[in-house]
Amino acid sequence: MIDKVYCVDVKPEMEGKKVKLAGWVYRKREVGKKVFIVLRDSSGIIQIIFRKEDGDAYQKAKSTGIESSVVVEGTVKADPRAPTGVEIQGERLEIIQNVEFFPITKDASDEFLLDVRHLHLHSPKVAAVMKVKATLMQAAREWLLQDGWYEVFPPILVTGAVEGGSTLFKLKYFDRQAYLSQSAQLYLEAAIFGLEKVWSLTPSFRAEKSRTRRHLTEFWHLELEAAWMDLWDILKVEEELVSYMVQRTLELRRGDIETFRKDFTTLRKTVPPFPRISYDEAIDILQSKGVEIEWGEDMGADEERILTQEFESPFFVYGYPKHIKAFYMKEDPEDPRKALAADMLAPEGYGEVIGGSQREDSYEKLVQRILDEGMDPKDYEWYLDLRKYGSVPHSGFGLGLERLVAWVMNLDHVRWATLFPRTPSRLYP
Ligand code: NSS
Repeated sequence: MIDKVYCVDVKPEMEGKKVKLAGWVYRKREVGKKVFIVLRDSSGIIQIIFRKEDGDAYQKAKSTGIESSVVVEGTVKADPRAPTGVEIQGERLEIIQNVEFFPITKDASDEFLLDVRHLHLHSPKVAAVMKVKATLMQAAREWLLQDGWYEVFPPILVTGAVEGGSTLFKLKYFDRQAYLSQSAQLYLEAAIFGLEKVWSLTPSFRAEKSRTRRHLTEFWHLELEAAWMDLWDILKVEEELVSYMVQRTLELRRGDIETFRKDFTTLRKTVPPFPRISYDEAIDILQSKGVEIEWGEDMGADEERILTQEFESPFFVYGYPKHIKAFYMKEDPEDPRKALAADMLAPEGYGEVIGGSQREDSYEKLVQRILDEGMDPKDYEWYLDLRKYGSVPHSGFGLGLERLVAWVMNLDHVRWATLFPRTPSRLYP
């Protein structure tokens, strides 16, 4: 019995060794009395040569189509001309399932690729994105563990809005109305009273009709919430966490990132402290560049893209006007027009990847904000209770994982950063 190895494990030093590999036919060409198959598995690719004198294996190699699943046995041969400096002299080939015609060909359109996303996942380029996403979260977990944060598991079926009612997905919950969670924040706020520093990774849902390159209707949301932290404390957490995620992923997944990104400058510069500018300064910059925006207006993707031209790393914009931000954000005691809120924007045009704030910890002010927003304090009774029984200053934030992946991987749309994207027009596959 020969043990199965991965493509990446086959090294030139193993010259003469017998190996067994399992994977999919990535490329195939016939030259004279030889068939060259490039085998693909989750780790990478390797070239396998079948010669006519190999008989059965050669005949099978000739007959397999692209993306067929196969098991191969052969002998390792170092060869500087091979794509990975090493190849395999094929001796046995078992076709697990032969594919005559794989529906995805070179000139497939983006829309078609999304229609057959379940097959698109064969692609090593897609795999590179998913590996980077997994590694970013692995890094996040490493950082969160060593910095003493507890992972918690909040509900997805909820009764109230966090980020405004207009983007809630409604569903029938027996004979009541329920929603899909937009953010775990309110539940994380409840959890800090026993655990102080908590985090969760959950799917979040937004019925956003906006068809931009940064909106999904379902995205993965990494959220942190901490007792005894003010806005400036939580910004430090954000920059340390994000820089660790990026630096660690650079260290472990450089090759995968290179699939899409040629220039690593901004990733390398993702180290604390990130630049911080106030909303007022952001408006000044935008106006000086001829953008028509007045103090008090929200910044959209276009305004953010222009702002990102000023920075070579992620940066913060803080001190937004209160009325354009969510009800739970604490009013700035030094300027009641403003909220103690900050977004983290990624460079190179990407814009917002994190929204965060200090939370309003006064019961009266929070009730007033809920009323001002036209909402019913009765719907937030349990949340308001948190301000009655041992209320503490606290802060938190939410990071959109697909947005971070899209920036790190230099993708043109967040939909490429998730296995099966959900958008207003796409619910299948
Ligand atoms: O709406 S956020 O700005 N803020 C919150 O939901 C807070 N309640 C989070 C918290 O403090 N715990 O969303 C946070 C991030 C935002 O910066 C984006 O990166 C991402 O979530 N986000 C999205 N990603 C993809 N698609 C959509 N539609 C989307 N909406 C937000």
